[in-house]
Amino acid sequence: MIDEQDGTVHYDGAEGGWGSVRGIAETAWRERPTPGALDTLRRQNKVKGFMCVSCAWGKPAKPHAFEFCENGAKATLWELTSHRCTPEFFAGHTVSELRTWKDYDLEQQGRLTHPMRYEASSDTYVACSWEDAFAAIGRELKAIDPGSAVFYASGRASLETSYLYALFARLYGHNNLPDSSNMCHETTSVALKKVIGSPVGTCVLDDFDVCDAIFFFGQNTGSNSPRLLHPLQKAVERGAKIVTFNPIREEGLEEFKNPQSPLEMLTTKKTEISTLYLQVKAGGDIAAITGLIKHVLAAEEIRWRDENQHVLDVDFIAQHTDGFAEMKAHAEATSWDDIERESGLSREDLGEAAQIYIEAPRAIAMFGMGLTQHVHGSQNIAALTNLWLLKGNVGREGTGISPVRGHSNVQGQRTVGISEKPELVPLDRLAEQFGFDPPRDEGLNTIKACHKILSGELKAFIGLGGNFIRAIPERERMEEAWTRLRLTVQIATRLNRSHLVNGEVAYLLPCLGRSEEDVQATGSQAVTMEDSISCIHGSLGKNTPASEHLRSETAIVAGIAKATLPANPKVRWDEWTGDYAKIRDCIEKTYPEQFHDFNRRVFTPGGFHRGNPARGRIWKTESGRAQFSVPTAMRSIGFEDAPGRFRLMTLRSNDQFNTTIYGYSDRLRGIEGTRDVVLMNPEDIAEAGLVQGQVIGLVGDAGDGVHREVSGLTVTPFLLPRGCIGAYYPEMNPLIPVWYHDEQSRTPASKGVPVRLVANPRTT
Ligand SMILES: Nc1nc2c(c(=O)[nH]1)N[C@H]1C(S)=C(S)[C@@H](COP(=O)(O)OP(=O)(O)OC[C@H]3O[C@@H](n4cnc5c(=O)[nH]c(N)nc54)[C@H](O)[C@@H]3O)O[C@H]1N2
Ligand SMILES: Nc1nc2c(c(=O)[nH]1)N[C@H]1C(S)=C(S)[C@@H](COP(=O)(O)OP(=O)(O)OC[C@H]3O[C@@H](n4cnc5c(=O)[nH]c(N)nc54)[C@H](O)[C@@H]3O)O[C@H]1N2
Ligand SMILES: [Mo]
Repeated sequence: MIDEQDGTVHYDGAEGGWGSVRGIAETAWRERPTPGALDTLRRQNKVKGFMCVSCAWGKPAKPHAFEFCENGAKATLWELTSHRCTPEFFAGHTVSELRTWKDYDLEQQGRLTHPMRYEASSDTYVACSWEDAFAAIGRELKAIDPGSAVFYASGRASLETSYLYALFARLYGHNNLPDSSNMCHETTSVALKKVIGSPVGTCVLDDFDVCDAIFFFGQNTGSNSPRLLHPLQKAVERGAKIVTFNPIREEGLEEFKNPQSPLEMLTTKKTEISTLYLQVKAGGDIAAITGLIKHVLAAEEIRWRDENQHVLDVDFIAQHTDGFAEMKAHAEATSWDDIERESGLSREDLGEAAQIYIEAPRAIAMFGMGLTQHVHGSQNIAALTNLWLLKGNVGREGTGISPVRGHSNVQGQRTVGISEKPELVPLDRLAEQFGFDPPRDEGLNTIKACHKILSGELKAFIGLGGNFIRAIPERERMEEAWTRLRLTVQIATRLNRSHLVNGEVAYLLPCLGRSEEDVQATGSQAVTMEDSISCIHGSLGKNTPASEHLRSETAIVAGIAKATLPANPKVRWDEWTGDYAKIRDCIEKTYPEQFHDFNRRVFTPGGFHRGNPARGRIWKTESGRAQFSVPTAMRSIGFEDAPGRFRLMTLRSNDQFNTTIYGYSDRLRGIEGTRDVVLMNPEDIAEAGLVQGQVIGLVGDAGDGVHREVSGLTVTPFLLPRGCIGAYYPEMNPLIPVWYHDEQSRTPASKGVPVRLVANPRTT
């Protein structure tokens, strides 16, 4: 695990393989899942099965025998734990005491079993009835200006629940519907909409069967969407080439051992995934992509001169795009010195990557948080689109731009109306369907909501899942301001920190998990979600609920809404709760193009594709064409380099799902037993006068005069570009200023945070 020569930590097996089987077994041991869990895993991501609660990657029409990965299995076992967090537990611990617990220990208490109300006199949560909870929440909401309430969603709840949640917000009177997407792929939604007119990816699974090259930018497939390794492995075996740009050599994108292939498990066989792996600097992608574009433009010139042939798709550029000449002039005018300095990559290495792109008739671009979570994140995506448009690699079989989304229904929640942007929602149709006048002004996204909480203007927060206080930036100030809220309501499955930083009136409402049977007036209900490739899937939970007191997310949203809103004959909360097919009818009515025959198509193998104009080369942009653009910055971070200043990337381990820490084994990076580490290049360690194993702190260096600090981090040598350091999310969130975000979408810039190293206060 530790390299004898350079002392860096690394993982010495392929991703997948026995390590992933061990990972699942360890989670199973910890969670002691309820009977039926194995059967649930067998049904995972299959038609009429249940759709994984982990990542949003597409589900094939012909699934594998076990269509789940290590982390999908962990997520299911986490939901089906036999541990219970009961009223007796809460009676034994004050909220102040629980606030001192580690996040891991809170979630380890297991599933919440009863609706709970915060009692200030005893500083504890006490059990209450659903009816009392709904009535009290309704009373509170009725007493305040709707504009001072926020309804957050964390990307997991079904299309049915999400549609009702957004409808409830609008009937109540606001568009304050931030979503985890605001911290995640909102950059993608904003940037792609501008340049190709569609906010989501253009690929479907079949494209992966025929593409010739796949370029990965800042996405850690092995940890965060391991099922995607299967199509990648197949593509590599067919001879497709994979090129990766990532400051860290992430194991899954280097090589893969298929845990579902007996041959690979029993032999040393593994698939080399990346043909070329370039360790770009954090924030260096605009420069790297500009370098690729320069190479492609130079190759065009030579091929045209020597062979009278084109490298570029000149017909596509002429017919379908706008802004080519300006983009070309900019790339040509950018010097190689600038590109090499800003990307940290050599002209030759970029040439090798460009050659793969030039030679590939069909190429797919994929990306994740490494592009989106930067101050110029939108420009990262626009630059990538420039490169992809050059060869007409959008809207053609085997090509496309494919962001890899996070939460299992985060894309779908936006599709059915969870959006703070009224222009993205068919408000006129909603007005007609439900006989009301929807609010038309822009609502609060995550960052704007944070500002309003800080300024004390916000009165109520409802969380449909998630762990807002842990996921957002600026933790210390936010936690302090949070307690000034009048009302906090958290709809959740397991206890987390956000439940303990509560408002004056606070409710904790436990819901069914997706793997559990959801029985309503008309029987067992199915729910639906949308994956990363815009396919909609039905999901049926079969497991016995963790407690008889749980309600479905749909029923909880309807319960609060009914208690808050005046009666309206067109708004039928009880009927909808009794039969989710009726909610799907409403969704179909609001979005007829995408959801026609919704109920009939719920269980289409592989899901049904809801359509994407850019895939058909219809560009819903301002110009009506696909848009080349000129970057205004060469680096996507929002500050200048300075001596002693580092670019901090906040990372996920292989043993967590966002703020849920499954355990302390980031086996793909060879980091075991702790998350309190800072990963550094060995030369940076030496230059800073530090030694491996030393415990230090990080302080924010954003220059706004606010002191931000995290201490107790062990210096760990790691193969990273100079000047870039890595440490774990969510522990590092106190270091991120609330104002430090993508310029266009306001997605927090969690992958390029300015910090300095300091001696650890605890040891000095
Ligand atoms: N097991 C598991 N699965 C998950 C999640 C989880 O926490 N655990 N979270 C889910 C969610 S909500 C999401 S959004 C996705 C997140 O999945 P990803 O998009 O993979 O997000 P991260 O792991 O945060 O970081 C991605 C990669 O970006 C690289 N990177 C950092 N900075 C840069 C840069 O400037 N340029 C480039 N090119 N690369 C950079 C990092 O080294 C890292 O490998 O995963 C989803 N799936
Ligand atoms: N520094 C830094 N910050 C980041 C990121 C980063 O890379 N770096 N990533 C950002 C990203 S991409 C995202 S998406 C956000 C994530 O932010 P969130 O989506 O808010 O956080 P999660 O950790 O996914 O939420 C976990 C909680 O959801 C609840 N839960 C789980 N399953 C269910 C369910 O079925 N129903 C309900 N109602 N509740 C459930 C449980 O109580 C659990 O504790 O964090 C963002 N913050
Ligand atoms: Mo995410």
